[in-house]
Amino acid sequence: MKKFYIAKSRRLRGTPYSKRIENQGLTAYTVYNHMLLPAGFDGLEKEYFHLKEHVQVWDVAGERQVQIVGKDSTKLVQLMTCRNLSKSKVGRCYYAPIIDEQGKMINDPIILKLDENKWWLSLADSDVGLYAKGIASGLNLKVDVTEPDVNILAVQGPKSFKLMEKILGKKITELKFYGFSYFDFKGSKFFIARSGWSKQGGYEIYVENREAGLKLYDELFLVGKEFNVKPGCPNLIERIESGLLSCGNDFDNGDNPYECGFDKYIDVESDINYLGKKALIQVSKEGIKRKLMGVKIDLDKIEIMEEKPLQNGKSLVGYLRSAVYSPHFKKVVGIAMINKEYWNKKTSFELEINGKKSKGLVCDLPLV
Ligand code: THG
Repeated sequence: MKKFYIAKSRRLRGTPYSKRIENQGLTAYTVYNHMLLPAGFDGLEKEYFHLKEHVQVWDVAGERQVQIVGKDSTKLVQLMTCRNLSKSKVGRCYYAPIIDEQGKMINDPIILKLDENKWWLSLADSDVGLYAKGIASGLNLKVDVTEPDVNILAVQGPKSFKLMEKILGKKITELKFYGFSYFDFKGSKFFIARSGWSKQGGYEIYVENREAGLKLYDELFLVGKEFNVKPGCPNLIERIESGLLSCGNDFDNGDNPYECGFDKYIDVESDINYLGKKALIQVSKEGIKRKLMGVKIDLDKIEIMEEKPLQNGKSLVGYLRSAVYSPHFKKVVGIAMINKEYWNKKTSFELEINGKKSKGLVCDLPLV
């Protein structure tokens, strides 16, 4: 593969941690919410095995926060998501689809309720802030929509609990999954949630003070030595095996949340008000004709730059959207939008890449 460099500029925003990770062996960046997001260090497979056994610190500042405050903030947040937030509690995170007026996917953030009238939407890669501003001005809502300078550090992996306890004390281990609270480190307060884009366990530190954040960053690597800490980033193998969906890769604005398997985050029954509700009620009545599923393919490597058709003879099984070689399954695994006739397990298909045909099977998510 030919290598290229990324031309840096102010528009392609760096993070408070960019210098550090570049000195710690970063080899690749991607772009996320107009910001640099680390995409590789040691090699994908090495990083995968390390993540599953030890602990990693990820610069995921690209997961930007849309902050919505004001009298109508709850109304605005609910208008953008089909997840019912009427019983939501301060101090909790909610994974929620953001949809448009046609009931199509825009983003899949973690929504955090900081106060009765203060929310953060921790974004995947799309401009939800502009969507929020458009709705707010169109409806004359009393809200302030901003992107605060919050730069998340994720601490992920089985040893993340020991590492964080050593730095922040016993209280951090009492945090429940998708709960958040403030914790003290050397006189600074840190907003920390128990969450993260891996299924290996861990925390996300929503750093609000850059200087204090860098001190904590250095402490994580100093104290982390005994836990074999390494810098890392969201891992393609781990996240596909775990069935964690990637906005813009596995789904986009052409898909509805039912097709993405987000059924448990859709409310078409209660009297809550959100854009696209009519459309989703219609979809729930008619049923969907395709959905995201797992696939396994007899290949030892793959690189997906656009969705790839999966064929069964002359008929179309669906489209492959993400894929990677899995050392666990010893074949390529992926996430694909599969047509209804092929939902029954173990449907075989062919995939053609560069004129070469391979065989694969449709399976459930998460992969087992
Ligand atoms: N953390 C934070 N912000 C984020 C992400 C994150 N923004 C972008 C992206 N990731 C948003 N997408 C996801 C996708 C899945 C999950 C979180 C964010 C996730 N899913 C769990 C699951 O599917 O099992 C739990 C879902 C639940 O219990 O409701 O955690 O990672 N800050």
